[in-house]
Amino acid sequence: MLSTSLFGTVALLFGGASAHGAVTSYVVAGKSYAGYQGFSPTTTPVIQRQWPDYNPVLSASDAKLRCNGGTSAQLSAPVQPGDSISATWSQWTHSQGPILVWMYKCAGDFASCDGSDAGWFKIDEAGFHGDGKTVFLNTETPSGWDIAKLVGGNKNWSSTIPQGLAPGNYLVRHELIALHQANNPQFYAECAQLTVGGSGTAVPDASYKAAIPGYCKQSDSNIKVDIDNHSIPQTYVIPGPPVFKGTAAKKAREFNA
Ligand SMILES: *[C@@H]1O[C@H](CO)[C@@H](O)[C@H](O)[C@H]1NC(C)=O
Ligand SMILES: CC(=O)N[C@H]1CO[C@H](CO)[C@@H](O)[C@@H]1O
Ligand SMILES: [Cu+2]
Repeated sequence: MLSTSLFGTVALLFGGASAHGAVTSYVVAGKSYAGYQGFSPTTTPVIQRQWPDYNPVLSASDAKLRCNGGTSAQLSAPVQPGDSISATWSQWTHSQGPILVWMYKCAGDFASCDGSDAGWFKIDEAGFHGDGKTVFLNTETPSGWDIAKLVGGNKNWSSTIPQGLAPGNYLVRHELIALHQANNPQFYAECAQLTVGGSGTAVPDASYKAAIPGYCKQSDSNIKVDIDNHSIPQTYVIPGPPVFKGTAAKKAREFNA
């Protein structure tokens, strides 16, 4: 399934037999931003950190888990707390697993921001909606997982920048964990650069933060999932810390009084 030769990766992209995926564009606060579209670097500056290939990261401890190998981008997208950010995957075929959207506040400029400490926090997540009848399907058909919404259709996932988030330079990281191969999780994550404006003061405390890699272990029951075995509990706890929602502006309350 993994191709290392150039021929293999090209076949993978255009042959479509073994379709993986990556974030290929964004809409941030209503403005569209192109990302990388495959293996050739774009000549146009983008907000996305360049990823080298569509192939999944297969180990929870691989450094490539952080941004799929991407280390820098020339641009950043301005955004305000409460604005929407949407990522698009030009192709995606796996219907089982969670969606996680993370941010990381850079200490300074983007060029020296590598996201290498435990400063990552989730702003959004989606998992499995068990109804007692829907089981962890081992087929590539629509399922009780929200990730299935990315299969077919527009392949977009929209999230909200936390209310009141303190301004600064941030990385945003969209992660899909595909669980369709029993006990062989596949991690897909790409990063982009956001400049958060405004005068918010909301900062996630340590209970919301984690390192990437580090937020999960390969042996965790929500990472290594025996998905074909329908006698395991058909419930799913999304990995990582709780989602940070920021703080609603105090002004809204004052008007209520
Ligand atoms: C399926 O899961 C159950 C519960 O964990 C376990 O007892 C059983 O051995 C598993 N079956 C297979 C084929 O692995
Ligand atoms: C809001 C958003 O991101 N919309 C995009 C969804 O994906 C399609 C392409 O599949 C884009 O054209 C939209 O801009
Ligand atoms: Cu794949």
